[in-house]
Amino acid sequence: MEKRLQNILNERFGKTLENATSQEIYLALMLFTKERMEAMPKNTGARKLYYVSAEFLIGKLLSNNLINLGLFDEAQELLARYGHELTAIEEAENEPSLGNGGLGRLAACFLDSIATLDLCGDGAGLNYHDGLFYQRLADNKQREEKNPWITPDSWLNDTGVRFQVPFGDFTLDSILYDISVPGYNGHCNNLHLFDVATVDESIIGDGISFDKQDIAHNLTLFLYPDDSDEAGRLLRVYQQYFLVSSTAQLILKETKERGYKVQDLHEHVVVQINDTHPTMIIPELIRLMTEQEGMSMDDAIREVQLTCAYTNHTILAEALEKWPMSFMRKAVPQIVPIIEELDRRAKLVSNDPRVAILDNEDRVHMAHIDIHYGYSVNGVAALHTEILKASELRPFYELYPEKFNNKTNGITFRRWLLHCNQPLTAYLESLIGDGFKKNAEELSKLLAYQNDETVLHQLEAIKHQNKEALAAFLKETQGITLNTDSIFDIQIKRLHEYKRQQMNVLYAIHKYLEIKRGSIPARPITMIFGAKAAPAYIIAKDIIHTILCLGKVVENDPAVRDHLKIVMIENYNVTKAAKLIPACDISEQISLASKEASGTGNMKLMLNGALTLGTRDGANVEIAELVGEENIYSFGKSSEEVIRLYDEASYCAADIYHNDAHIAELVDFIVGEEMLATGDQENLERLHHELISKDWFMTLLDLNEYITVKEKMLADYEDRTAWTRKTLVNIAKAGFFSSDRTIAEYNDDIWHL
Ligand code: 26Q
Repeated sequence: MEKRLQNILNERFGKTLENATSQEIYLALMLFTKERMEAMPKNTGARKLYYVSAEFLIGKLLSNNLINLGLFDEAQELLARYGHELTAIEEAENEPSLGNGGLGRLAACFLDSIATLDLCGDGAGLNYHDGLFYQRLADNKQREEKNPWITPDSWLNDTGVRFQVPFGDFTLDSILYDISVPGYNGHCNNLHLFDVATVDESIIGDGISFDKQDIAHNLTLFLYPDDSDEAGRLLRVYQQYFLVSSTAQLILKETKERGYKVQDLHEHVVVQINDTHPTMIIPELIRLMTEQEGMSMDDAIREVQLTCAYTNHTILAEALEKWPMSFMRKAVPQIVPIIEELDRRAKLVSNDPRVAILDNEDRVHMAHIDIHYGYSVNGVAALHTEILKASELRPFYELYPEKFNNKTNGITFRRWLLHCNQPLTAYLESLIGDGFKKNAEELSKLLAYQNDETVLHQLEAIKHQNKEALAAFLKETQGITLNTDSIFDIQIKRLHEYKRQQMNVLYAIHKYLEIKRGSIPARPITMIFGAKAAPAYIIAKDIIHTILCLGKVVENDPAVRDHLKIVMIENYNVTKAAKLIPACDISEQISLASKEASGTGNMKLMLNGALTLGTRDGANVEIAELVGEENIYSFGKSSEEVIRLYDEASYCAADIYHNDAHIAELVDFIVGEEMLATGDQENLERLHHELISKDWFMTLLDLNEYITVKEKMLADYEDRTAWTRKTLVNIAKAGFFSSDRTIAEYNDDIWHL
């Protein structure tokens, strides 16, 4: 390694490891790692998976690639000898934020596990030039800025492969770039990212504005921050079709090159459709097979049906994609007759309008295409899959019960333990050996130490060390001072009303008022939020404003600020998650029951020794089953009760507000004089009004129980031994949530690679 790095530095910059800058050393390490990955064997099995997704939230790659190649320690030691720190070198890498949140990050964890299990499977996505917007916090508000990540030398490799993608009124050239995905001591796969040659970054105006009509120049410019932006919905269709047409062409090309017949597609190819965003791959494959491969419509439909499998990530009705046929006729007229044919055939299977592909408002229900014309439908946590079967997708479950299955999400422990928490990893290794690095279930060996005071003290010390590291980072980047002897209470996830950051805010107000009245907590509390709001999601932005203003109110109050601190992380992303998660004591997982399909942050935090404060939602239910009720803090109405409240339309926030003086006091504080002196009346009043007049995600329903359980948790923290024992049990039981387990299940039940 040393020789090669010196060579690269010399050739490129005329420098050596002694005098090169961090940027130059980063580049040398990246080029070196790329060479090593290119030399790794690829799995060339007879059956190949294509994991197709509009998002791959891969995050920075250098350290993770080094870990998976088994070169991390060597690199660290080498750099240290020349006076460099690998963590400082990493700062030179831009984060590719090619995803919004959970769904995109899951796809990245899956690629890591697919390669690690030595399965033959690649990812296929889009090469967005700008990742999810950079979130600037100023004047107590979020401002969106562009977030470019590609530099002249990057992880992208131009493969030389080109396709043509036809749209209604023009055709675009598609360029295929690959990013290597090395497994952990295994083989190497690829992430295929398609791009258009004609993208033009100069069309970006103020912030993240650009001409939405100028498809040839904007197609891969931005990752969509969500679908609330009406103007961009048509562009979104162009993006989706560009992704799936390129991918379908790649699949057919590779299948033939591997020596197989397209007529036997399903024997050699599996397409996993990540949510509905890549759904058009179904009609597109059928189009190519009938128009270019000479297959009959019947044969093409049958092959595709046996090839495609669909994963559902949401039960929020408003997030299920339904595109107007007028969009399709304009953007992708060539697949319109195929969609109509698929609809006609589906209506022969069932005339129930709830399962129709085309509805009577001339809209295409993308999920319905996936379910009729795929062979597998899976949810992402046990509760989620049960809700899909019983409510959201019930008519489909009655039609095709054999297609439905559950695959509880998982996370890659290479990034979310080995990389992000090196002190804990090293200590675990000293206790239970390194078997857990390959087989996550071996973490359960830790249970043998749950009554060992020395071990518990050491775990406590590691948590403190990680808090110190986070504090130093926040001091440097945001000028914020944290008290590392305080309890770190952390909620990090996209800002959405169903995730209920606003409930956490109401708790903060409760604590603030208590302290002002003289009830001083046994130990200071640091409440940390990290969240981006979709630019067009008004109430989400009002919640951010409220968090930032409340932070100022607390900070400016000498009677309170030594006991309570409210911090908002600027531009929460994968890189920052890796710094926050190891330092967390209380993991906030407080979504309204039935609304969070799974959650994956909950898994990352438990693995790193945080205790969950959560509702019985998504994968929290499975966490509770694994660790036992004594090692988790659960609260709130059950999903059944919540679903009943929706069915009966009987939830009324105003009733709670008017009948509970304490709740009214907390809600009214949002528009009280302290807040109005700091913030914007319009934003604060809108949130206040929303909470008492609508509160669609039932914040007030669970608020009292939330406060009670959180208080219990804070009190329990004071028994340091008992608390740390609970964290030990959480770490020990986290093995189930390795994405290696999830991927093994996908392979056993769906892919059969
Ligand atoms: C849809 C239409 C137009 C534009 C954008 C979108 C869009 C984009 C992103 C819709 C949904 C998403 C992202 C969804 C998501 O992240 N879901 C999360 O998936 C995780 C992995 O399964 C789960 O753990 C989370 O519970 C779920 O919220």
